[in-house]
Amino acid sequence: EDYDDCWLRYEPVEDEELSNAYRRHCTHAYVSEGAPELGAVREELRRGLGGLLGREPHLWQHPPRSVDGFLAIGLPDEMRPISESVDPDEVRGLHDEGYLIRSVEWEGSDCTVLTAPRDRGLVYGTFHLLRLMATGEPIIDLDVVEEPANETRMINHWDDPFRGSVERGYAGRTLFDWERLPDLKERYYDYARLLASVGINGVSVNNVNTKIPGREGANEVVSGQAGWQLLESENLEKVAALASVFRQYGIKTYLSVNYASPMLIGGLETADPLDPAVEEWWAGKAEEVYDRIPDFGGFVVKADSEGQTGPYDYDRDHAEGANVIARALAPHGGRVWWRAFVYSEHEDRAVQAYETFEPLDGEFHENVTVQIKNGPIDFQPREPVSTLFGAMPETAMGCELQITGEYTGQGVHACYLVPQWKEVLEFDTDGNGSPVKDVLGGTEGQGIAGVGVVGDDPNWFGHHLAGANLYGYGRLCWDPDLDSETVTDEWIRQSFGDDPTTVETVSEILLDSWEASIDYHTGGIGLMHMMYNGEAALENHYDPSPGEWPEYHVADGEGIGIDRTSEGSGYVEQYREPVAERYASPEDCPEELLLFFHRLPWEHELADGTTVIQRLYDNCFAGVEEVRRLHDRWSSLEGDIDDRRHRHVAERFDEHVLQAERWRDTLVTFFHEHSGVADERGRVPLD
Ligand code: BDP
Repeated sequence: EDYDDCWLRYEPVEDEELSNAYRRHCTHAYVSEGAPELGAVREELRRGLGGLLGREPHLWQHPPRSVDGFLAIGLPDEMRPISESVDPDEVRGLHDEGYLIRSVEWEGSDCTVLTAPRDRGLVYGTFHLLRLMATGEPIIDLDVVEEPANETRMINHWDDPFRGSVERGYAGRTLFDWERLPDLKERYYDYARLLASVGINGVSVNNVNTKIPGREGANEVVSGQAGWQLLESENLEKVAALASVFRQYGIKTYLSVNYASPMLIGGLETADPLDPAVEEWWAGKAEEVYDRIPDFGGFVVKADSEGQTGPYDYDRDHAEGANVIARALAPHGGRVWWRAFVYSEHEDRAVQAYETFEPLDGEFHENVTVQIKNGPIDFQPREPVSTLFGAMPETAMGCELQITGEYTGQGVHACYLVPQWKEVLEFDTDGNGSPVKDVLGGTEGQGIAGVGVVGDDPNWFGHHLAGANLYGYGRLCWDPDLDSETVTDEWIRQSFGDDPTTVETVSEILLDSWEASIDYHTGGIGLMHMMYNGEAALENHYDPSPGEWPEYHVADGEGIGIDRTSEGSGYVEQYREPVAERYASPEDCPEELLLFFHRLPWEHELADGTTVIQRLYDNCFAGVEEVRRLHDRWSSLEGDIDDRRHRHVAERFDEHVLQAERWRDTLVTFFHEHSGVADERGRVPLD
């Protein structure tokens, strides 16, 4: 199977001085043995150093003698060069997945010590060291101490096992070949390497929509095997095989389960969480799972949402619903990731998750994590941050981000989402220094889950540049303080080398792409959800179709936008002060969210005197101009990037420009039809 190495290309280091220094420090490596993670460490050193330095390292089982420099990799008390140079208490005091890399001198040789409290940290540390070399950083005076900011850093695959399709996946079919499993493929290891290299430590392998027969909606009726069946005994063997690969890279395996599993799999007549037989069934199932997969992560559950079964079927609330599963997992150290993606009862969908979950704060068992989408609607190009992050201090929270580009161009448009995620993580929930990244941090069981982006395409992502999203996602989960530029720079250097023009150009393309996408997809002042949906449950979400969703923007002859103040749906009141007050006032509300919170006349004047309608026009046109500019920037790299990748992205950009124009034309026509106001600059109505 031929597929891309992505950012683990390990191209030869061209700078001679650097490469000599790297060789001196890394050609000899004394690596401890035993744990499965150490196999992964050795393998990565072979590949990484073999590529970067043109020769594989010499791996020692004791301290190398008569060498200028060497690497020592192991737990603090496993080998003398480490125990004699680093205080073991310092290492043991680190987070379980942390690590330390330090340049020391040991018995007359330069020694680069890489140590960690647990073997998993050694895997992360190895990738860190290789990243330094792949990005041309010096490694002579290292003193690196790293700990992840988030405990769980997970990928949620929306893959439909057996059928092989990936919901909202734009890179081919699922990576996981459930028909052939437990047979393993090389590619599973390479996937695990990509994930571990950026610190991902959890993977849920199947779609949250578990597709049971006989229910409509997201649970569309299917024939043959479906996702909920992975929990059946005969399929657990397949899950266990995947887990054996992930384990070597410090990654825990999770399953999405159907709430009605006790009935579907257990043959019970109910899945009522308060029924003792149901309690017993979950306990027995958990035991079976842990017998096979001792480090199993837990279950991801989408309940009472878009047609999925759930506790509401029995008049129980979400806490009662989650807790029965949590009790079953608790003795084994597992967690329930319970999604808060609920809507439909309210005219304004934004209000519902908070209304449903905030009153349950403190009611969830310790090993339940409530998994909250970044915004109150659904992964739109830009949304305000969900009010729930400021509202559940007694609950372990997980932030759900979407790495795949469901609403941002689906593997055709270039849209780099790291700036979006930074905006979410930095959002101050109370105006007093409580950003989402801190509110999430600290509590046990918290973390971030990202909807997966890879498929079995040779390039993994459908669009080469979308690889930067997976890379950046992992890096931000590990360290949300990293800035977008740093993460971007790392990805480019590892993927395309360090030619300054290439680095600068690709960086500009990536960093400017999200704002452009917002402009032509929404008009840039807080509108959203203007895409085509169609008849079938999983239609599209790619093409423009603003007329299809009047309730999301309420455009008429008077104006546009939704009143979410206390006079309207009241959503704004779910924010903490002073955020609520700021958003509630059309003057203070940030312009980019204005029409999300306010319904305004078309000719309402913005701060700079421009009217709402004119700004919508201007932004739609500016978005397309920006895409054209990014397209040209990419074209300028012809010859600097290998033809294969250059052509692939260039072709996507040709199509991206056409699609952005289509969005622009549809949106401005829609705005014009409702407002009756022509563009001051004569562009609308269109000819
Ligand atoms: C929406 C998707 C749908 C998912 C749903 C979810 O369109 O495919 O099932 O979210 O998150 O974004 O459960």
